[in-house]
Amino acid sequence: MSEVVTYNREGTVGVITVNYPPVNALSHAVRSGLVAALEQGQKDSGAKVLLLVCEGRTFIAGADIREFGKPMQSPGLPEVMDHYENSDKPMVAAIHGTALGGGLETAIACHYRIALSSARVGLPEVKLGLLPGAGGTQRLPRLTGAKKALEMITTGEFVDAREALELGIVDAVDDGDDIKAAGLAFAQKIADEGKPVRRVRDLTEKLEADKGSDVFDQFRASLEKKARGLFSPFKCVDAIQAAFELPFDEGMKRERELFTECMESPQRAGLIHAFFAEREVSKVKGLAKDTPVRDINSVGIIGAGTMGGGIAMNFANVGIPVTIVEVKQEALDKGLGIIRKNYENSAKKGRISQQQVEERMALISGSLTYDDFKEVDLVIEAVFENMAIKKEIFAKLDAVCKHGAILASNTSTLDIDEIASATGRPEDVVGMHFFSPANVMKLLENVRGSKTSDEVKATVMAVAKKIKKVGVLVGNCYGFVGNRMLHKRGAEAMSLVNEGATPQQVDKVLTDLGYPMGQFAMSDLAGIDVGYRIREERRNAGENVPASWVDKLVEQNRLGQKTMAGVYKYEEGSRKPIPDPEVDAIIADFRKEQGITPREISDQEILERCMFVMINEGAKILEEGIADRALDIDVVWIYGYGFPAYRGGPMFWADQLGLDTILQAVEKYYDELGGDQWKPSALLKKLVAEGKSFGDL
Ligand code: T1G
Repeated sequence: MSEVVTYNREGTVGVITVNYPPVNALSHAVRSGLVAALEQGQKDSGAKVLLLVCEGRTFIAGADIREFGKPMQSPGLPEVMDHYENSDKPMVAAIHGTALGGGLETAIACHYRIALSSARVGLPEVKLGLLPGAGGTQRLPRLTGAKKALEMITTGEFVDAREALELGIVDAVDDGDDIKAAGLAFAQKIADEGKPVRRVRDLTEKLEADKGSDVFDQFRASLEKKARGLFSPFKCVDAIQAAFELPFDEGMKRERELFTECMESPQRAGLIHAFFAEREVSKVKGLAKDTPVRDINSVGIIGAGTMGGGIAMNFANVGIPVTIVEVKQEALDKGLGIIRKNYENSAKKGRISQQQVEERMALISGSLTYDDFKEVDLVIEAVFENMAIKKEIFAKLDAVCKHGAILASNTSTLDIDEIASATGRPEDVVGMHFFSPANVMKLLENVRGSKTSDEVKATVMAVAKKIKKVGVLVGNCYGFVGNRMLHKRGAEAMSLVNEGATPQQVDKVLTDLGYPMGQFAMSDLAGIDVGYRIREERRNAGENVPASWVDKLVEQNRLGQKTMAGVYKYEEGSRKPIPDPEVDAIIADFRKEQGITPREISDQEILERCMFVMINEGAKILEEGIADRALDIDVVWIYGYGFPAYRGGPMFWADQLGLDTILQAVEKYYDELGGDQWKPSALLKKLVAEGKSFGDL
């Protein structure tokens, strides 16, 4: 008998139990164990009905993703499903936690299903660049009809137990928390009532209803925008449509063909890398698992501006009271007003209830004095980027805050050690860099100073999980990981326009790669005056920062979307960037002033200069230990800067392209353009010499 799947009988119920932590994934051992246990149940004359249940925190959460890309060992998943569906004894599945992917496919290959009310079910394969490959695209529509099956499978979103009951995915919901007891009682009832086997493959009523409908083409059309650049969502629609056009076994064959196409697509590798990277970043090198974590039950925020307000919402959303301190009442009222408006917008969209709006607003209070920070566990400073002002604030916090409070800065570029030097407790100072809009963007770039204690590092990583962010811990340098690489890309994008490209040509190369928006459209969203102020601050500090045509735009009050004109112009009520001949003229004048004769620039050169300069910088960041692993950089870029997850992140993408190709181009641009940004990273050269990749680090 397998270790991970056992069989025993309770009364007239044969019980098949899976116990394979952490999430009972359908590894080869579990698949073989499921078949062996079923055979035992079939032979057990005392068993009138069979029950499938799982130990641990969840029902089967899918195929074992770690086995992907390796040769599939028999029995394969579809085979296991066939065995369960063809059982001649009623087969019941009892669901707790999550029944996902192959897990839900196993449950709907059974004849009856019960779930705890806290359970959720879903087919999230599309998030891994795949589609349900064990009958999900053929059996689910037989239960739910076309529309819901298309929604669930092309989005990968989970549905809760109550909705699953309404949809006919499960037959019963139990409000208790003991799935084994609920499962046994439900199975016994099936036996007592002499319920027959009921194979989903034979259900056709929901198929009839949607046969020949244009719902499939409608979905394909809606995916054009929502799933831009993605491969598998469209294959999902093809597979589900097959269920309405082909008999079950042929539909299964079609599903398998489409599944194989997705498995072979590079997007699968990118998305699975992103899946595991998102989980690996929480395991910080050199930080012991049992490092003590401080309790964070109250938070203070300095600044009620866009960032301060968004940050406050994250804590109120998880029930942690927040005090926001501002210098003036009017700024405070404005900030709190924007927070309430954001919540009310979410309520209008049905994402939260009006009661939740009030509950969360009740957790956010405003103040004009630092005295209200005396007892808070964590303070996050979110004022504009000025070192002198930040040091003044941290000196005041040092004087007011209790011992053990964590003092954090939301700075996006400035030196954490210098900010910490304004206090007598640098070990309690850390960077917590949120991304705008802070209540939406998933990334939290936590920045360790040279004196930040392990306890504080562990605590801010735990805070990230608590407020449902993806936390990445990085080292302290100008711009940390994300902005340091972004600034290199930005500078190259500027140079490319100086030399002859247009802003829209550069942006199109980046959006074609899969970014939601290009360099210049992004700067218009953030406001091009932000970069201008930083450049002016550096110029005032005596740094030689070259002139740029963007400065001329700012001086003409073209600040971006907020003034309806920046690098692009914008129409009332639209965020769509429209190329503006006025800007082309400003750029042409700037080139003349600088004595530059513009030249034709290819999209390939734009791609290489914008992306390879980032990857070269990423390699330097790894060299310096600012990031521990290449996957840390990938997660920063996927969750903070919109790098397409289906390419796995910039460093994973570089490995896919081949580091030798990247190095060759970097060396070429170093020869042609010069500049530190193109000086080949020693690590990049070393990896190429050793035939290794960033993934090997
Ligand atoms: N395979 C292997 N490992 C998995 C796994 C899986 N399916 N799911 C989770 N893990 C590991 C994860 O890496 C982590 O490991 C630990 O479990 C806890 O996960 C044919 C082809 C279930 C909702 O896409 O969404 O079925 O870091 O930190 O926040 O149609 O994990 O501790 O070493 O995420 O409580 C479809 C993926 C597969 C579900 C739990 N299934 N998993 O979330 O914990 S494709 C999925 C999740 C498929 C068939 C196809 C979540 C979760 P470690 P965690 P969590």
